[in-house]
Amino acid sequence: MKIKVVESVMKANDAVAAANRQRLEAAGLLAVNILSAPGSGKTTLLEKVILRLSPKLRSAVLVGDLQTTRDADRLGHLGIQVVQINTGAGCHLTATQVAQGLECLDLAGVDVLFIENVGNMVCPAAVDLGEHVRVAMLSLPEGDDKVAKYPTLFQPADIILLNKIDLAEVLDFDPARVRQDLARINTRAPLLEVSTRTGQGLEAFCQWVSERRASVTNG
Ligand SMILES: Nc1nc2c(ncn2[C@@H]2O[C@H](COP(=O)(O)OP(=O)(O)OP(=O)(O)O)[C@@H](O)[C@H]2O)c(=O)[nH]1
Ligand SMILES: [Mg+2]
Repeated sequence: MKIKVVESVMKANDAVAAANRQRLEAAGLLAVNILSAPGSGKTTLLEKVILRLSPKLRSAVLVGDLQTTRDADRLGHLGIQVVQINTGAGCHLTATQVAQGLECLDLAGVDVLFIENVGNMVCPAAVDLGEHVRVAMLSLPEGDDKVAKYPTLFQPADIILLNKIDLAEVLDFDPARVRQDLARINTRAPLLEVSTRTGQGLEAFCQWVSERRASVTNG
């Protein structure tokens, strides 16, 4: 009997990711994978952006955390479908976990699927979930050296959000340094200065999401 060998864990993940992408496209959805360090503002961004996108674009969320349903509880108040995926000790979501999450969602009537990845600047970047676009977020308290130190997070991003820009006056953070570092690794992705607290930049981000969703449905 011929023994079948899965060549690598990543190859297996990529096959599931491709199936996820196909399934989402067939349902007319844009899938947005959001990656950043813990606490940089992913859930708060979703709380604000999903309301702004509604009712024109209807959202659902898959949210990854090691433990608890705290983020799903916050997002559930928006009256949308939310699935919390607990990874246990896992530092990132996998395509299989996303496939399982999709089983729990009614995709009819959903235009945008946001995937909030586990807060981590390294591991999630290496794993395709079947998303169409990637959002990399950096918040000011993390420091203006992080693009250079964690390039794998920012290099494949389709848009980069510089969050908590409302704290610029109290933090010694130089946005020009971030732009210089990005110019070396990713000139394709726009950089948006945002604040989920004041609302700065959120309209521009919503516009970007709307345009990307239109490009998926228009082929
Ligand atoms: N000042 C300020 N605080 C913010 C902003 N966005 C988020 N926060 C705060 O940052 C903290 C963390 O926000 P979350 O949205 O929970 O962060 P997260 O990235 O989802 O965190 P994890 O899910 O644990 O990775 C909260 O206290 C937010 O109120 C912002 O634009 N400005
Ligand atoms: Mg969160």
